[in-house]
Amino acid sequence: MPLTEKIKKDVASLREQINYHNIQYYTFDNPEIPDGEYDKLLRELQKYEAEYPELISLDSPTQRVGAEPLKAFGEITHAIPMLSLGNAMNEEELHDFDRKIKKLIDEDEIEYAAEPKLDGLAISVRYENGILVTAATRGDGKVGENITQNARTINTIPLKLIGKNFPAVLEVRGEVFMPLSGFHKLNEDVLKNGGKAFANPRNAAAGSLRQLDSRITSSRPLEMICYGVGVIEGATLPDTYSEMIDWLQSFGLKGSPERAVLKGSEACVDYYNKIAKKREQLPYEIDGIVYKVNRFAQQKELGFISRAPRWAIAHKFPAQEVMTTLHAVEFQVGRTGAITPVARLEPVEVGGVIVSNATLHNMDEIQRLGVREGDTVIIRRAGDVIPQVVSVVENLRPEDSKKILMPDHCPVCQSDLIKPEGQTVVRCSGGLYCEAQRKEAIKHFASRKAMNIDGLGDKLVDQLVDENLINNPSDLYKLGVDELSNLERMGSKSANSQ
Ligand code: D41
Repeated sequence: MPLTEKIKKDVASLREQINYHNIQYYTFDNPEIPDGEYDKLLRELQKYEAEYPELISLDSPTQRVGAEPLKAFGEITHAIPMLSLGNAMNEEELHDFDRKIKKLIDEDEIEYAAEPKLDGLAISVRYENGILVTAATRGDGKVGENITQNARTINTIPLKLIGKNFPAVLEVRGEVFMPLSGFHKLNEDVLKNGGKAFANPRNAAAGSLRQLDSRITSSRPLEMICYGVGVIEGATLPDTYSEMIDWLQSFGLKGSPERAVLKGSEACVDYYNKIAKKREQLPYEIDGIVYKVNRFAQQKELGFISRAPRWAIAHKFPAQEVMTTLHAVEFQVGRTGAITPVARLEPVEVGGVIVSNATLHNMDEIQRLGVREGDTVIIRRAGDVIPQVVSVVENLRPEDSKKILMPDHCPVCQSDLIKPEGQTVVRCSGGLYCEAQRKEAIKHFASRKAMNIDGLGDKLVDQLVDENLINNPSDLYKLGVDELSNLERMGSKSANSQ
């Protein structure tokens, strides 16, 4: 069939519909039609494009699959430099920031736009007449790499803006990141194929965006959230940052779903604490909060120092991953006799608390990590999860590092250890003969979800067993006031073994 005006019109209409539904689905998490209906539209467009390849254009929603690999990335000069962000490491520094701003612009209270600081890579995307034409990494802020082909594969970056009121030229800036669910799945796939897992979502996002083969980028679950603009022609910006993000959203671009407008730095601290609490539930990694003076007129008055705006600051969360020394590995015996290697660490602050022990789970994990006593290790503590050893910094290994060996016998009762075929867990065969298993059994019996014995915490159980006053749960009922009052007071709170 010859290419008719009717077909051209159909194709344009299909593209417009698909583009619109893409944005509703990916950017606004609010699909208006069932997946099946969407697939129908996409298949219809694909059929037309297969029959009339001359109709294929770079902004067609079928073109997100990636293109032929590049030999190298070109360079793109940012007409307006991409700035960096200053940091506040604690509340005091945030209040200092607020105080300085109030003084500089002589106001009593400043309105701030706040949003989580995504842990990804900054990029700039340029639209001309609503069509994506180029995308560049931040680079050194002045010149970045041309990653246009890769950006085209990211679902939250529209190939074509929606609506009619977008500016003739629009450069948007934002963070490209990999949501946690996609990151975990990607690592599973990488490991299955014998590859090396990405250490964190940021590295995975960087590795995916820097692919010369955009077909690989296309298979990676990247997203972009916008937080700024560069060149704009043919429109005037709204008066505030928060309105600007709404404005960008009306073109199909994505702003942070968590963003808020706050008055004064006390409200900023409340917001910081609120998001910190929510941090583990968010579907992506964040490393702090960014606050920006909301009114552009005030931003202009404040200006820049070197390459960072005076009107914005990042309030960092305590690091969740830090480096420390692993001094020794000890083996703990659990309630069911399971032997767990525990790393004794040089104490460090991680995720806001001092940590001196981390679990190593089992011998397989020790082998997987390749860890030795004396190594420098990276440990991670996220939320209320027990600290984990993430990796070994191999080039910092001391000459006298020591291989970690499984003990021959139970470290507590010297009974034989057993490892059933096909299982990773090694167990003490001593049962309740083993003092460690005995103590853990009694602790379990007294715990909140079992007998809920008030005041009988871990330390007290240890003491009662050590002094031979009890040997099993039923002995608890034979204890009298005399035995208990003779004990040295140790406090009754159960002490966590961390
Ligand atoms: O979420 C982020 N990583 C983020 C980064 C954000 N929400 N806002 C940002 N705002 C800026 C300014 C104030 C300069 C427009 C930023 C960054 N910059 C930024 N990211 C990397 C360098 C600078």
